[in-house]
Amino acid sequence: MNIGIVCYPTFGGSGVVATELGKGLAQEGHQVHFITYQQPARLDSFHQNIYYHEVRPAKYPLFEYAPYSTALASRIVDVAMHDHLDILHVHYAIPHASAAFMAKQILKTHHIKLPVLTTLHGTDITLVGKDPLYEPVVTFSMNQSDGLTAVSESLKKDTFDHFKVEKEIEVIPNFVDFNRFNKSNKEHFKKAIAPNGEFILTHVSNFRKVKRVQDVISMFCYVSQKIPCKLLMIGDGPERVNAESLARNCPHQSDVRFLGKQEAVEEILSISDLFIMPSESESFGLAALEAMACQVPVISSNAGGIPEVNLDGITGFTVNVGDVRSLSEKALLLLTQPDLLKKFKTQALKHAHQYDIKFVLPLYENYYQKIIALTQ
Ligand code: GMT
Repeated sequence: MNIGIVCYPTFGGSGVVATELGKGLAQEGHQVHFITYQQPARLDSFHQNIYYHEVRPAKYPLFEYAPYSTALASRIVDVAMHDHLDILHVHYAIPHASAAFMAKQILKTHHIKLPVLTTLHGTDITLVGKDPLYEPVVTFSMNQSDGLTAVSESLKKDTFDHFKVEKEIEVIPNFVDFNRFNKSNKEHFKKAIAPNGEFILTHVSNFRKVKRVQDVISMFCYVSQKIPCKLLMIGDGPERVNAESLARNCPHQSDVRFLGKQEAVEEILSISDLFIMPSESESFGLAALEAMACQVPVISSNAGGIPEVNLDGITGFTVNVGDVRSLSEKALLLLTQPDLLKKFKTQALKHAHQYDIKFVLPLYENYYQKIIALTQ
C-alpha cells in the first residue's frame, strides 16, 4: 500500500508511535509518506520505502499566525495526487483530522478518493480537544474520518463521553519494538550511577504539568530515607525547574540526577529497578510500556489507560492520582523484597510482550484494508 502518515514530528508519544508504525510498515514493504513540518525525531536513518514531505507554511506580513492547517491540507493533496496514496493515517486529531477532511474534499473534485483514518492519542480528546475553541471542529472531523482508532479502551470511553461521535472506534493499542527496548547488560553504567548497589528509580516524560513530576520527587524523598536508592529524571519541559527546586529540599538531594533529554532511553531502563509514572492523565502511557519491555516494574497512578498497561499487583502497582504516600509505600514494598521485585520484573516483561509491534502492526494493516474496501 501507499500510506500517508501525518503526525507531530517532535518527541511526544503520538509522534513516536506514528514514526515507529511508519518504519514498521516500510519494513513490511509498504511505501510510507510522512507529511509533517519537520523530520520526525525517530526517523533518523534512510529506508528505501520511506519518504518525507515537509510542510512549510509561507510567512506573510499579514499573518500573525502562519496557517499551518491550510499548508498541510495542500501538501496532503499534492502527495495524494503524485504518490497515489491508498490511505491517509493522521495521528492526533488537532489539526490533522480537519486538514485531512479538507484535502479529501479537494481530491474529490479531481475524482480521487482518499480514505482517512484518524488515531486519537490522548490530549487531543482529554484536554485540548474538549476546549470549546476546538471541540466543534474535532467532533466534525472525527465523524468525517473513514476510520477512527483510540490507543486504549479508556480513551475510547472518554471520546464517547465528551464528544458526539457517531462512528465506531476501534481500539488498537500502542506497541513496543523489542529489538530496541530490551534489557541489556550495562553493568559499567550501573556502577557509575549506583556505586554501592543502590536501587535505581527512573522517570521519563516531557515534564508537563499533567505528568506530576513533583510527585516523583516527593516520593523519592520519602523512599530514599528508608532504603539506599538513586533517582534518574529523564526528559525536559516546563515543570523541570520546579522539580529541581523541590529536589534541593530532599534530604538525599545528591541522589537525584536530572539527565535532560536522552536518546538511548533503553540503556537507562536497562539499569533501572522501578519506573515511576504519577500522571494526572494518560491515555496509554507508552513510557511505562517501554520500561516494562526492559523488565522494569512500574509504580504509577491509575489515571486513564495506565491500568490497561500496568497491571496492579502484577507488573507494578497503581495508586490514586496525587497519593504520594501510597506511591512511596508501593515502591518500598517491592524494593524491600528481592524475590517479589524479581517476580514483578518477569511479569512486567511478560505483559509487555502482548504489545510487541509484530502483533500490533497487522492490526493496523487489516484496518487499513477494511476502510479502503469500505470507501471503494
Ligand atoms: O502525553 C504526552 O506527553 C504526549 C502525548 C501526545 O499526544 O503526543 O501522549 C499521548 O499519546 C501517547 C501515545 O499514544 C500516550 O502514550 C500518552 O499516554 C498520551 N498522553 C496523555 O494522554 C497525557
